[in-house]
Amino acid sequence: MEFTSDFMWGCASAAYQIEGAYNEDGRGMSIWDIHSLNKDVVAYNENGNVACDHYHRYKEDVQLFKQLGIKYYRFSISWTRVLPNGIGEVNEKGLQFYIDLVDELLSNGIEPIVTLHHWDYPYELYKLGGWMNPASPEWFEYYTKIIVDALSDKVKYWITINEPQCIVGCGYYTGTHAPFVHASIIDMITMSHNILLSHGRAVKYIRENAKISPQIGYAPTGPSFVPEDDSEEAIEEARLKTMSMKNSGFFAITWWSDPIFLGKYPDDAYELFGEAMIKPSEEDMKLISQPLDFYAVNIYYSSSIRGDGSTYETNSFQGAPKSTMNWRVDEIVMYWSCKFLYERYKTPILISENGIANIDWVGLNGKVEDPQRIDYISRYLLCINKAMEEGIPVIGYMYWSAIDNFEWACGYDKRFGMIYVDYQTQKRTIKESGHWYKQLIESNGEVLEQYKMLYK
Ligand code: IFM
Repeated sequence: MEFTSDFMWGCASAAYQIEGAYNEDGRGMSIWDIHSLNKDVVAYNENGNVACDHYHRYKEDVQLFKQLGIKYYRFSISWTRVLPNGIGEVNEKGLQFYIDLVDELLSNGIEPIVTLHHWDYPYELYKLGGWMNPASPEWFEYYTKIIVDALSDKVKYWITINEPQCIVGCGYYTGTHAPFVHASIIDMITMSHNILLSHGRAVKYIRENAKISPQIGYAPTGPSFVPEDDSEEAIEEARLKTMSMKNSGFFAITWWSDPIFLGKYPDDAYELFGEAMIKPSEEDMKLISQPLDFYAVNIYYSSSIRGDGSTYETNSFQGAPKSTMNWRVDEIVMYWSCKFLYERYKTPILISENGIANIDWVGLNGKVEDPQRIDYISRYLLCINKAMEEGIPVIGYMYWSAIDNFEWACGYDKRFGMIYVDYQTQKRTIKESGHWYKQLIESNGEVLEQYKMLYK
């Protein structure tokens, strides 16, 4: 197999999805705390108030992560646990939680990867206009400074922002995530620009101030298309659709990546948005486009090359394998995404999320048997391997998620974890996939060798 000897094997999570303790030790409220209280925006009107109670159980959880055999653990910081009002006074107890978590991980041989922002935006800043406010990039830099000053003597890997597509696209366009609103095109363009500037300021701060030499990335996602067949025409069609604004608008890969990696907004954004499109200054684009060490990307399924979802489409068919999210199990998207992203952005790739929500429960034998998850991970990793064989540098794989958690608007129904959580008792059980993951990591992927010829 092509996995390099230093391939980064890990799992991922996010603060609001696992921590709970929403009103303890001085933590302030985020938009998810406040807006998930609205009726009927989250399945069963659930919220992250308790979640997996990771805030109190992080030591137990780190021991479980160790049993998964992971070498890296990607987690996010709750901005309002550290800065209850988003800016201003630091909540020392909240900051201490992350210092302790990092120490606990390192002393158990697990390298932390810190995501600064994974959607739980401070409510107090939202009231001031949030990402619309021209001061929002400065707020984000201030928050970054607090975290970097406290953790960068031990943390080497940093990711600025997770899936900005969902911040604007789901939060303000489809209205399916907090704050569950619909904004105007001009406002969404303004917010996008401020998010990109926030990223830029954070990168600059980390690069100039981190105590140990940092590795910095950014974790977008975005619709990825796979070719219908092996012809050059089909490949070109998939490439163009993957890298187009027309099909995906605020969810597009290029909207969120071209400014950072190419120093300019995509040309077709000007066509799509016309007069509403921003005319950014050179100075802004310079700030946004500082070099990154890796392109972190979250990849789960492919988008349909044809159709609008009302019929079976090219990459789907009657009875096609799907997760409980109704997402196609379609591993070849991993290969094509890595290929198209590397061709365009020429930056080593970290798969910062990939995983499956499955129907899991604790069996009579006490085990959580989840063969579909093992098969799913194997397929996607084999496609990563295929990309690596063609010389595309993929530096690691973070399974989403380490532990079952609050799946945003879907509540607790969707179980992505390698660790099962009984939410009535908070009892954890490592799923069979978790035990298998350990062997996979120990063999550096060699256990997949037997299937390699299927992905030639
Ligand atoms: O749970 C989410 C995560 O927070 C962001 N990426 C996709 C995951 C599954 O929906």
